[in-house]
Amino acid sequence: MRQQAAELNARTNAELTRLGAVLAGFGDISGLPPDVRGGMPVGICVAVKYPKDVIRGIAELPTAEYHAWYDRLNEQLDMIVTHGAEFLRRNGYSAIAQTRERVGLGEMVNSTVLPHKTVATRAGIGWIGKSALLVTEQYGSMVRLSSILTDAPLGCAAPVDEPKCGGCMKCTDACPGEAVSGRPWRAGVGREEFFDAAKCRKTAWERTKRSLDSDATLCGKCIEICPWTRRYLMTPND
Ligand code: B12
Ligand code: SF4
Ligand code: SF4
Repeated sequence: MRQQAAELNARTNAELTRLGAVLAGFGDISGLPPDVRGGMPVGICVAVKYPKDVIRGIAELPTAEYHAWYDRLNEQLDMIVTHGAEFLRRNGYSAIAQTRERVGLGEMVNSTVLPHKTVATRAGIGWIGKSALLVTEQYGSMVRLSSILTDAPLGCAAPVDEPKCGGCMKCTDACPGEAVSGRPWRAGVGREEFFDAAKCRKTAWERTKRSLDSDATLCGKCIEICPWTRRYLMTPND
């Protein structure tokens, strides 16, 4: 049974990687309310990443390249989770792809039923930084995320319940909208206790208007400034 699970993990991981995921993780989400997780016990988190120069380029203001990659990576994620869910269904299991169409938000709505970041920490991919972003050891926070919910008997990773931010306050100091309080996250701490989504949205809108004359809400200074992101930006290859 354990060997079967390990084989299914490896095949699913290979499929998601083939489709372009740079990280994929399997998490036990059975502790969340059934209606939140579509009745499924396992959450698969997939991550794709921005090119390094795109993130280096947003140190001052959001750029057209960042905007283009934001759209491109979102499309890629929808494709990966759609095909990933089909792969699991072909193998006899139920699977729900959390595409934008499925979890889509109206204007000015700041919450989804089951955020990708929750699946990500359950799947051991990373922790929630003071920035409220998912931070990974490999790529810092310069990843975009999506997820699949399934009943496939996959082996699950150890969840991440504690941050690795330590005493760092870079995102708090750098956020132009004062949206990042500096209080640390731990599993069970709600977003509102340390992060102000309304301030972030307003600031990101203002910055995108100024830089690109667009009504999108782009900024990402908290991605670029994070030492875990910077550590990856220093590595030789893209
Ligand atoms: C609404 C939204 C926004 C809103 C609100 C931001 C927010 N942090 O919620 C606004 C417009 C402000 C926004 C801004 C940005 N966003 Co945004 N946003 C979303 C969206 C669509 C929904 C998020 C949501 O439901 N939030 C509700 C709250 C409650 O959850 P949460 O903040 O996501 O995370 C909490 C839970 O995951 C919880 N949690 C974690 N583990 C566990 C475990 C258990 C057991 C429990 C109970 C809870 C729990 O802890 C977190 C903090 O409280 C997601 C995509 C998605 N469908 O998930 C993208 C998403 C969060 N955004 C993303 C990004 C990149 C951005 C921006 C950089 C865009 C920009 N401006 O350039 C900024 C960064 C803001 C920031 N510092 O967080 C990425 C984050 C990637 C990453 N590495 O973390 C996401 C995942 C989109 C994607 N497809 O990749 N965003
Ligand atoms: S996206 Fe910009 S405004 Fe929002 S938290 Fe990050 S740095 Fe602050
Ligand atoms: S900048 Fe520092 S405090 Fe903010 S998320 Fe990154 S490591 Fe954590």
